[in-house]
Amino acid sequence: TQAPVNVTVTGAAGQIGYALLFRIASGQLLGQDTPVRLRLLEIPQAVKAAEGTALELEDCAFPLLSGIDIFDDAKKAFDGVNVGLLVGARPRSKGMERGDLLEANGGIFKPQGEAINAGAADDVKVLVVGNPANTNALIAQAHAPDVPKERFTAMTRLDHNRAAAQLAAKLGVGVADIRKLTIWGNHSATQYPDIFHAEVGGKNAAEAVGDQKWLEDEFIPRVAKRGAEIIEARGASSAASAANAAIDHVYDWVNGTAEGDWVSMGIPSDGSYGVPEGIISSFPVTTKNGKYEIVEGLEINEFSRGKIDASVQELTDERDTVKQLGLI
Ligand code: NAX
Repeated sequence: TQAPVNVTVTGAAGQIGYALLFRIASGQLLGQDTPVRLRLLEIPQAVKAAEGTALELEDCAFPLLSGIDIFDDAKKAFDGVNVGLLVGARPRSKGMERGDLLEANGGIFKPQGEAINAGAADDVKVLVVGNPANTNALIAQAHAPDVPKERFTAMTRLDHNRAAAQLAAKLGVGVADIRKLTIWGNHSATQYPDIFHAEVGGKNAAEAVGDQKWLEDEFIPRVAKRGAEIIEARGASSAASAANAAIDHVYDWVNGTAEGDWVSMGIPSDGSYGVPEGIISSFPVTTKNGKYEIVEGLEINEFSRGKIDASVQELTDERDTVKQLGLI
């Protein structure tokens, strides 16, 4: 049997953590043949709550869960990490400017990047969920020079899944009939959900929709602002759907994408599609044998170009700000 895979989860006592940990322990993150050892990181005030979650995990008697350790020290939590899920982050409080937000998160993602650099296993894969996810991933990456850059990714899979659900509902088909959707850019309101290359039952989805007004006035803003819609309805931000997307992101990265389909991941740009090299931006990717590759050669129409450029501009602005702050 396989040795357990070390999965470190930060923000483990938060609401996404609560929705995520049980699914990891049940085998949904890595597959039903892979035992996992959970390493939970929290701030000192939340360690007790994380311990409570650990008691419940124990009570599930998951056959694949080979142990749980809880830490308030990043160096320890990331020691030996194979998969790092960086969920805990500093939310924007009232009156906080973007620079303040980035600086506060630098205080979290810089030491975590250093801890990953110091202790991670050779095959480490990192997914940043905590917002602003793309730039937090960039900060962590900058402080882990010994880890290959492509191992740092940011989550846009929730946006991808939201887009798939909205498109399927519009066309009156099941989500399984939708393929090749793309989220481009930042995990923020500027993100661009692109249906021009998407397929529905093998046909082009944009043609099947045939309604540019729906695309511009309903679909794109609904996907981009879905987080706010959830908060408005639920009185709390997306948690189970975010945890589900994190599971999907890592599962597909490790186990590969389906033939004839792709997924969206925030990854360090190699300059493809005019996205400046180095920033962590969402692209269409296929995965195989634990590695991802950007889907190249898609024709980008003028409408898409404008949307992608706007989101990428926001990312380069964020990068410039964290550079000025000395965080990267
Ligand atoms: P919660 O506030 O419920 O939980 C966050 C947890 O992180 C808390 O328990 C806190 O103690 C912990 N934490 C704070 N600083 C930490 C540190 N330095 N080390 C370890 N733990 C630390 O938030 P939750 O709803 O779980 O959301 C977590 C993050 O996910 C937020 O930043 C949120 O904005 C982000 N999201 C990202 C999404 C995405 O698609 N990329 C979607 C969902 C979500 O909004």
